[in-house]
Amino acid sequence: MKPLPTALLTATLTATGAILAPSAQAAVLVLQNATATISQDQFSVAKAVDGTTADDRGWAILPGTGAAQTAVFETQSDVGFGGGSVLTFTLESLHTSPFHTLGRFRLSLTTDDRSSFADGLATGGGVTANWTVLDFASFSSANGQTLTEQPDFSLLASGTNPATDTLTLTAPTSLTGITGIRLEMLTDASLPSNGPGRAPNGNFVVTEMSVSITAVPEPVDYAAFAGLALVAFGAWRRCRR
Ligand SMILES: [Ca+2]
Ligand SMILES: [Ca+2]
Repeated sequence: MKPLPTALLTATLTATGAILAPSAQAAVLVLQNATATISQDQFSVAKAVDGTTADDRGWAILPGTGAAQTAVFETQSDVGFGGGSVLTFTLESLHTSPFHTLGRFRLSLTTDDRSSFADGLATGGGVTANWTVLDFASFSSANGQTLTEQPDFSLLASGTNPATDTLTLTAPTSLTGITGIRLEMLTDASLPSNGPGRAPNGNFVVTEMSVSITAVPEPVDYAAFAGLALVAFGAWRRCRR
């Protein structure tokens, strides 16, 4: 049997691509009402999601180091695909004063009503909700830190302590109607001043946090692919007669 003509094969792939597109393309989440248990003067939690790293003063927590601190954000619209989603987080610590990287942290999601959490306060804000902790599928440090997953699903940084860093993390979720994201900064005895950051005084800076979401490809996509391939093959057979 001859292989499918290139033109026909291209048409098949294009048609299939259109069906698969919603699964393959990452949607960037718009986050709003940044809220934290504490924000350092001039380092408000809102700077962590203002869409820029031009201002290197992101979220920092002096004098609240040596203790766990929390930031929460609302998604602007409900997100989460019925067949499951994969979230990709980018956490940038690019402050010009070196070593303000993240020591230990974890991420969570909620589907609670937006009116019940994230009141927008930079210090003393409402961060309580029904949170589902994410179990990371992958995590990496651009500048060579060692990230180790802990029993509570947090990540602990060790080894090389670079001046700045960008962390990329992915995590699956079956949740739909996601209304909020929580970033918990956690202490650890291995961190300077008990953390939760890796600066000598336990501080850190989140210059920018960005989140995108993709759908886990659903079985129906593969069925559609097979169906299209059969249609294309049938058309090719008819053309050959
Ligand atoms: Ca709210
Ligand atoms: Ca920022």
